[in-house]
Amino acid sequence: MLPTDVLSQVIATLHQGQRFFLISHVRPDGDAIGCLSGLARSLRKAGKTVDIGLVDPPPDRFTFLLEGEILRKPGDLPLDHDAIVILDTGDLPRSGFAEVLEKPTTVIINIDHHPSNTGFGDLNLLDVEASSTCEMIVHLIERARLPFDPEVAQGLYLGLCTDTRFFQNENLRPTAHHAAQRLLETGLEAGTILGRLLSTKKLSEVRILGHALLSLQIEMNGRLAWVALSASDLARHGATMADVFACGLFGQLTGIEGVVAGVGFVEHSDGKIYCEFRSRRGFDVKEIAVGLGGGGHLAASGCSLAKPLETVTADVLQRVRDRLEGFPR
Ligand SMILES: [Mn+2]
Repeated sequence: MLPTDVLSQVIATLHQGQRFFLISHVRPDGDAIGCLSGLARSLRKAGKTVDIGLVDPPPDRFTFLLEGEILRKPGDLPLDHDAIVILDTGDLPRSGFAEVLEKPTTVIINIDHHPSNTGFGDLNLLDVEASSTCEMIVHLIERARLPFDPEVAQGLYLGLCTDTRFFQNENLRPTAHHAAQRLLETGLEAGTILGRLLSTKKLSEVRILGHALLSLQIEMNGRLAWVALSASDLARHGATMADVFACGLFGQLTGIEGVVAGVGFVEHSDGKIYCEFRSRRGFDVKEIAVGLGGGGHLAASGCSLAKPLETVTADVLQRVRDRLEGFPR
C-alpha cells in the first residue's frame, strides 16, 4: 500500500502547484506512456499546465496517447515548474534527464513500483507491490479528487494491461483489478484499447519473434531458456530494438512448461547488449540485473552491457545458472 504521509504530501504539491513537468524512462513502455498520458490529462483538466519530457520516442502503438504533445528533451527543459514528477523510473539515470536534474531548482516527486528504486526524489511515492505505476496513478487521482474520465483512463488502462501482461503476472494484488474496475467505471471502452494492443503487431515484430523462437536455447533440465539476437539478426528481419521489446518475446520465455528463468540478449547497433530477464515461481532475477548495473522487478528485470555479445552471453548465463542451481525444483 502507498505510504499515507508521502501520499498526502504529493497530493498537496499537486493541488498547490500550477505548472508540472512529467518525465518517464528511456525506451518507454506501456506503463511509462500510460501514466504520463493519464496524469497529464487529469492535471490539465484540473486547470494545470503540464509539460512532458521523454528522451526516447514512444513505441508506435502507444503514440495515440501522446498525440499533439511536444516531447521535451534534457536540453529543452523549462525551469519554471512547481514540481517535476518522474514516473515508473527506478533511478535518476534511467530518466535520461540525470544531468539537468542533478541540482534541480524545484521539488522532484518520484512515483514508482520498481523494487530496485533508489529513492532519488524529494518525495518518493513507492509501492513495490503495485502491478504498475498506472495502478498507483489511479489511486493517486482518486485520493486527490483530480479529474477522472475516459480520456484520463485510456492510458492508465493500457499501462495496467501491458505491465501485468493482461493480468497474468504471478502474485498480482487484487488492487490491480480494483484499478481496472475504477478505470472501466469512467465509461472507458476497454475493447478499443485491447484492440490496439492485440491486433497491431508490425510484420518486423512477428518476423523477429519467429526467428528468436526458432533459435531458443533450453538448458538445466528445461529450467533455463535463453536466446541471443545479434544486430545482423535484427537487420535481416528489418527489426529495431523497439520491435524486439514490443514483439512479446521476453514474456514467452517463461511461458514454456518447466522454465523458471528466461534471458534475452539483444545486440544494439551501437554495440551495447541489452539483457532482459524473466522468471517464474519467485526466482529473483532482479538481483542479477542489479549486480550488473541494471534494475527492475523480481520476475522481470534488465541491464545493458558494453561488451561483445558472446562475452556477455557467457558471463550472464553463468550468473543465472549459479543462482538457479540452488533454487528448489
Ligand atoms: Mn512499470
